[in-house]
Amino acid sequence: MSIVDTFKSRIQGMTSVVFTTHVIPDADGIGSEISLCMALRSMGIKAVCVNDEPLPLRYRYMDPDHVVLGSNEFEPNVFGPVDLWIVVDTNTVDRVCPILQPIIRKNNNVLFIDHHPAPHLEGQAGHCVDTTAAATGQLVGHIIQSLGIPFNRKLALPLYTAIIIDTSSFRYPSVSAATHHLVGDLMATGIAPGEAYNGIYGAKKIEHMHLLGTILSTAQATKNGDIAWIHLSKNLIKRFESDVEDTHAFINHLLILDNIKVACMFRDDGDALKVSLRSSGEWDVGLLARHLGGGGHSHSAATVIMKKEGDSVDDLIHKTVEKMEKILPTLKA
Ligand SMILES: [Mn+2]
Repeated sequence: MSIVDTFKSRIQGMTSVVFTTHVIPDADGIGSEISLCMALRSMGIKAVCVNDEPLPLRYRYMDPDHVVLGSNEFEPNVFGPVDLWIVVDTNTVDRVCPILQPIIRKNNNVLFIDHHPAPHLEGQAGHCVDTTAAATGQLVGHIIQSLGIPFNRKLALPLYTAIIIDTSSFRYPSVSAATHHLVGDLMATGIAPGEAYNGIYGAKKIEHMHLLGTILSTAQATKNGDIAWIHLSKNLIKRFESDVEDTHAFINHLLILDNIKVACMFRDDGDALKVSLRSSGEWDVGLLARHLGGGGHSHSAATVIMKKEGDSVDDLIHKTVEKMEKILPTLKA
């Protein structure tokens, strides 16, 4: 069954729906839940989005109707029975807000809409997972169209934002003709690229520039330039009063290096070292991430390395890059 047919059959007869996305949500998860929530409301379905935290300030332009609540603002008893939970941009309940996890598991009626690999859902029908989609926002856009709901500016801007962020402004091989056709339909509502671009990439504070400058000035690369990396320490984030979520795009600066195959960003989270991986698509960083215990797309992936007592971050980074150099020849997509 196609994604849109699956969605239509799952939504049949549902009168109340709650959306959520993964913790530390990105603009794809947020834009997707907002747009589909508003679309279902326009069909007369009671719908709301509940995230771990209230919407960060910089994303509020996508939510003029305030359909997103933080988990501390959601009152299940007031909302009443939930017919269906829709989880977007991830495909496991383990990745959503810890307060919601037991509620969703108890409810037992959950629909995932996602574009990440979902090995544990294999063989399970009834979910909207398509790993070829450039963004969850692309799947949601096609679902809304198939429901016969015309796009308006409010529905279009969050989806346009979702697609911009997940394709890093249309640079990844996941971008297809279908992506651009959908974007054309979204833009026909009158939204302008700058509304989304400036919303997510603009409105930075001067400290953000200083942090970016400091990070980039310490970028390193292997001798042949195959792998380049930056390291975001806890101290730096604190020193420049920055928000961790706002540093996601730093890694993209490495992708313009000559001969770059894999870009990495190491972020020290205290107990663990978070490793973000990007490539222009020719070298499969999803596979690289799986080698290192993580996962993701061929162009964008991540893993987490748990620190042991006495581990120095510099040593861990060094060892990880060495491992990557060994695996690299097997990653040609
Ligand atoms: Mn996504």
